[in-house]
Amino acid sequence: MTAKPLLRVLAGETVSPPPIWLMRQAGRYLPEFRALRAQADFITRCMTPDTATELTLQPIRRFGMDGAILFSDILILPWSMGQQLAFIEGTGPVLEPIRTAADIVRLRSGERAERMAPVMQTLRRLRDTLDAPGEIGVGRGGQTTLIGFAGAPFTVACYMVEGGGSRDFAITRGMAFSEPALFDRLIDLLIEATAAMLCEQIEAGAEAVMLFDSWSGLLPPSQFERYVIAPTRAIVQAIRAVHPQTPIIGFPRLCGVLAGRYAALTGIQAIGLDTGADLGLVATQLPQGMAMQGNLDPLCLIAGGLPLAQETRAIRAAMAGRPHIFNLGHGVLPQTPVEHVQNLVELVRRA
Ligand code: 1CP
Repeated sequence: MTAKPLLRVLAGETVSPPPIWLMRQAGRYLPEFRALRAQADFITRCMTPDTATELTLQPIRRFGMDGAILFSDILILPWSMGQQLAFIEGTGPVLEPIRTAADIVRLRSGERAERMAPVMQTLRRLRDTLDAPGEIGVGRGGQTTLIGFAGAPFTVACYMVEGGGSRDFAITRGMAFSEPALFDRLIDLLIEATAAMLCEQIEAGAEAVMLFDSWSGLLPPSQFERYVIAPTRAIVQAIRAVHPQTPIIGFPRLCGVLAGRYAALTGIQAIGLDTGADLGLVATQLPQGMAMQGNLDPLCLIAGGLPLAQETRAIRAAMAGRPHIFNLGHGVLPQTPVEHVQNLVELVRRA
């Protein structure tokens, strides 16, 4: 059997048409997701292997995506370390904020692996299902790659310190400047926990892992080095020491011209690009042959029709002859028409 298309691209091969999956492909835009959503709160859904497996597979069944991303959240890590977390309808995640050394000491990293155990069970189940013979339609006969993930330390720290979402994460960025020793401690704790958790995900069946650094673009260059590049490199090295073959995708969202430094210095195999990135231009700044993932605007997917066809074609043209994984520049939005996602998959797979 030839290797899965997504894994071939992550190994540096050019595959045409490119493999496709979408960030937040499991979500409220799917009627079958909304049906299961009513039954339990978000954390319970993440921690129930039956439910998390089903939610992960819904977009695979419907669209035959090349990647299946574990149904979970970047904030499950702080939750597993003992930080209080709730997902409130209409508000988003709410956490008990971490602001002092005592708050950090109160975290219980020792319990992390045990609290995370159901997630690993979900991954084992997913891998069995995706790779089972006769499961054409679910894993397209063993063609779908199972992707594990984590938030990168800076982005997770943003939510941990702020206590939830924010437009600019000003409290977190303020802490990084005014209390660097304290912020370093939090980042170091997250480096260790994230690397350990991603190794566990790989051991449970994840074939590639992705680090979401959604807020990396808020930092000035000096702090981008310290809180984005250095922690990512440390995590990549820790994973590589145990699982040298597993590809790692980095997603330094909104990093702009720092994409080249990030790609060259962190050791990742592939870089996810946000909607604002000019793919052709970024390509000239990356290590030779590095795989790129992205970057259709999620709003273009909502619009559909001619703009969707044009933008998709432009991305395909910019990435022709390069290792590329088709994706959005950020997650699928809840108001996205399901048919537009179907159209997109067909457009990308049309030779
Ligand atoms: O039922 C619901 O409404 C819960 C909504 C939801 C979902 C479906 C949340 C809350 N998280 C998720 C799943 C999720 N989150 C996945 C799973 C797989 C998939 O992509 O299909 C992944 C990879 C994430 C990652 C994630 N969570 C990120 C990084 C990517 C990004 O969007 O920038 C971030 C920043 C979060 C935090 C988070 N979780 C949920 C929300 C609403 C948010 C954003 C909060 C905010 O900043 O306002």
